[in-house]
Amino acid sequence: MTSRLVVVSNRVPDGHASAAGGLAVALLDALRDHGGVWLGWSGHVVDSDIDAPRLRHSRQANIRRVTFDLDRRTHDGYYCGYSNGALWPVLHGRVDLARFDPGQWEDYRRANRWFAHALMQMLGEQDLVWIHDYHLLLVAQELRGLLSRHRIGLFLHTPLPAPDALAALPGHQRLLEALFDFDLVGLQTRGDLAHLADYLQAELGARRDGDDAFVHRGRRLRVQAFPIGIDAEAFRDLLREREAQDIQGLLRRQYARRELLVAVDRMDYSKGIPQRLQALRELYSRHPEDRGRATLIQIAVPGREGVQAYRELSAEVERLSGALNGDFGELEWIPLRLLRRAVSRRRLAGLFHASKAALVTPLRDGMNLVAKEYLAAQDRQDPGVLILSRFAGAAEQLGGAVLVNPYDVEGVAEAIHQALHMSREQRCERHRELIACVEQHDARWWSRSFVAALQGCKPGLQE
Ligand code: GDG
Repeated sequence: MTSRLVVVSNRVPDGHASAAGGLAVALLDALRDHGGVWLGWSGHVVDSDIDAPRLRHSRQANIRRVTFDLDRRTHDGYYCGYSNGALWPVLHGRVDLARFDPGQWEDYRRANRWFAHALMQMLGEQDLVWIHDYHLLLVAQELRGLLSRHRIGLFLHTPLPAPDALAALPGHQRLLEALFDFDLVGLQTRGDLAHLADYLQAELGARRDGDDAFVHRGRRLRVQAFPIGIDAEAFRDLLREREAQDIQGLLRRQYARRELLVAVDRMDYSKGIPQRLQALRELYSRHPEDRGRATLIQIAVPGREGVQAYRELSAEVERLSGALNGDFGELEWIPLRLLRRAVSRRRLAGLFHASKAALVTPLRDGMNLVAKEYLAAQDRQDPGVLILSRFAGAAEQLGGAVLVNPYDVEGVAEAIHQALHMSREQRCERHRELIACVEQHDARWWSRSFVAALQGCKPGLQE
């Protein structure tokens, strides 16, 4: 009997291709393949308190979407507070930016309970439950409390820091012990896996059981790395669409005698945008010959503006970009074009294709799909250069990129200079190796590997 796949994530995207966010892009690919259900928050917040959320059902092709609203209190405490104000910075090694408010733990737990109750209303006996990301770490525990014996997997899209950094989170044990109610936990990289293994043994006293499992309080948990991929073919196909061709042609004409650099991120402190702008400033200071030659188009999609650190970052990026253009710009040339909004995926593909190099320089990133999309959008006969942070999960797979330390502004400036002057032969050679990896470990490979591993787990097994 085939099992249905039930995917659960904080947000369910509205299905428009222009929706930004790595999770949305990768999972729509996976679900289109498997068919199934996607459960999550609708994105709407209501002012009056909710006791039990009302589920709304809709269908798009072979994907059923089930969504519910959050009330203001839960949204602020669970989403802005515990998830994005405490967990996200800790997971990205930014304990300095974390805000710990004891009341928010209860909001987080309540939201996770809502997800579990909603699931129990719709799950069939054989269904596979695939939970996503740091917002929902307690869902398996809540489901087990409701006597669920389903196979439940978690994929964490963020990095997982070393045990010491994780232990800075107040109440970390009660949060991470709840992982043992999952059957499988998937992480992005082998580095993350090593951190989790160290944490489980050192902080929880869990016992290793074979190569990829741990036992704690009578429950067995499998942990494995599944580096997330993209649908490379579909991304490349976007280049054939009118919108992609138009923007590509326009940029080629506008920049006929210059080069384009591209960077695309959510406006998030993990993405290293201020450091990148400083590196650009450094480039123009060290290499005056590159002035007038290369312009960076930086797309920074705003979000999470209910969290103070994000409002501060946005102001800083604006200040740095104004100063860069003011200090180095000419009448006929500006060093930087900053767009604080999303653009369509087709235009993104066209922009990648027209760019001589991509600056993917996060301070820390679970994977970073932009790096892979940039490679997919290149002309194989004349590809651009990927400049990639060694602290992006993608660096574990894409070691053939120009790897940089994003904190080292001089090093990044030199890497950009190197990319601008790299021979076509060298660019082709690097690209050949990188694109082979992106194509082999694509979105389908990722979801199939995860689902196969989950199917292989014995559900609800007690020792
Ligand atoms: C999390 C983890 C992990 C961006 N701007 C626009 C746009 N995007 C799309 C990109 C890409 C996605 O959003 C961003 O994905 P990333 O992987 O770069 O980063 P996060 O959003 O932080 O995602 C990350 C990922 O989950 C998956 O596991 O790799 O480490 O943090 O697909 O193309 N799309 C459109 N317009 C934009 O302006 N249409």
